Amino acid sequence: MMLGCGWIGRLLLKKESRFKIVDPEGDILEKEGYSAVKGDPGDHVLWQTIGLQEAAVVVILDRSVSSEEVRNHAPNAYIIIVHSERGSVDLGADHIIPTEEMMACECYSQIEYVEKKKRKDLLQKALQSGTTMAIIMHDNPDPDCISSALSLKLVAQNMGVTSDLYYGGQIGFLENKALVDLLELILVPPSPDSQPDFSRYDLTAFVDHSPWDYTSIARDINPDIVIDHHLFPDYQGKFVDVREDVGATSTILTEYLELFNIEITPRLGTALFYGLLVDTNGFRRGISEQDIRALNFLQDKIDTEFLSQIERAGLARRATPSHETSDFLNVMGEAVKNMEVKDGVVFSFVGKVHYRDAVSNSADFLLKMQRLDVVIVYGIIGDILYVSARSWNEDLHMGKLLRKAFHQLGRAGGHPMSAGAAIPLSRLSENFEDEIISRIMQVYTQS
Ligand SMILES: [Mn+2]
Repeated sequence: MMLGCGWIGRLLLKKESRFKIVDPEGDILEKEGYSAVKGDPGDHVLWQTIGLQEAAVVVILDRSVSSEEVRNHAPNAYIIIVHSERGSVDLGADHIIPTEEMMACECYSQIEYVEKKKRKDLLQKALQSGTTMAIIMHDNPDPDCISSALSLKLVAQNMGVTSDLYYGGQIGFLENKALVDLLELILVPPSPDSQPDFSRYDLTAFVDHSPWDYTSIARDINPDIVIDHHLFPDYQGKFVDVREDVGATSTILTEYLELFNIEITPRLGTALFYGLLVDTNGFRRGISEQDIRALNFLQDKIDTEFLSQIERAGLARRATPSHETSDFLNVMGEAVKNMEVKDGVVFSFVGKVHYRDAVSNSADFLLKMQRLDVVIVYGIIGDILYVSARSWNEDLHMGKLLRKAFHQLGRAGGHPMSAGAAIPLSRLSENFEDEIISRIMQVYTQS
C-alpha cells in the first residue's frame, strides 16, 4: 500500500507496480493502469476501501499521515516512511528513509555514470589517434595481464586499430601457458639479444603494469595508454586509468568491453574471470565493489569446461615429472626447508630457480602453511634476485614496503597483500641474504 504518491511514489511504481495507492491524484494513476483511489491519503474510510488492514508493506509518502494510526489499522504491516527532514523521527515506522539520502544515492550514481562516460571517451580518443598499437604486458604475464591485453586488443580492433601483444620475462605457470594457447593468442616473445622496435607503432599501451616497474623490454618508452591496478604511477600519458583499489585489471577491461558494447565470448569471459580469480587469490584479497560488479556482469559468460581445461593444465605438471615440475616442487621444498622467522616475519631464500613464478608460488604456499602475517621468499634467476612478499594484513601494504626497501636498487611494487621486487645482484652486497632481511626489517619495524 502507498499512502500519498508524488515523485518518489512514481519512481517506486516504475520498479514495483503492485502497490495499492491512496492519493489526491488517484484518478490519474488509475487511468495509467495502477490500482489507485483518489482522495486524502489520511482518510481512514479509504484505508478500509483499499484493505489497509491486510497490507504487508505500507509506504507513507504523505507528511500528514501518522504512522501510529497506520500501525493501529495494519498491525502486521512493515511501515516505511520517507522523511524530508532529518531528525524528525516518527516512532511508529519500522524504517525511515530520509529523502536526502535517496537524493545523495541518485547523485552518486550519476557521478559514476559521467566518470565512466568520460573515461570511455578519453580511451576512444587515444585509440583513434593511430591505426597500429603495441600492447606491452609485464615481465611475468599472468592470467589477469593476458586477458586484459586481449580485451584491450578487442576494444582497439573495434576502432580499426590492429595490435600486437608483447611480453618480457617469461610465462612460468603451465596454467598461463595453457590460457595463451587456448585463447589462440599470438604473443611476441622477448628476444635474448635485441629489444623490440616499438617506434614502428602509432600507439603503445601498458596493461597490468605502470611505467616502468615491471618491464624489461619497454623501459625507455612512454606509453600512450596505461591501464593498471597497482600503485598509482607518477606518469602522464594520453590515457592513464590506474585504480589501486581494484582487485584485477580484468575488472577495468570488463568495464570497457561493456561500455564499448563488445561481444564477450565464453572464452574471453572465462579468461577475465580467471584473471580476477587468480589476482585476488580466489577472492580472498583486495576485492572491491567494482570487482563484484564485473563478476556480476561476467557470470553468464563463463565456460566452466574451459576453466577446468586451464586448471587441469596446471595439474599436469604434478602428474608428469618434467623439468618444470621439479623446479616448482623443488623450490617449494627449498622454501619450507630454509624458512627462518625474524620478529614475526617468515623469510626463505630458495637459491637458483628457473621460473620467477616458482618463487611467488612458494610465498603463497608458506603464507597458507604458516600462522604468521608476512612471508618473504627470494630466489635467483641469472643475475637477478627476485623477491615475493605475501601478507594476510592489508594494512601493512607489501607493495609500498618492498618499494621503500628496494626501489633505489631495482624494480619493486605491488598490492597490499602481495608484491614483488627484482634486483640485480650486482647492486647488492656479497652477503645479500642478510641484506634482504635487514632492508625489509628496517621498513617493517617502522610501519
Ligand atoms: Mn593484475
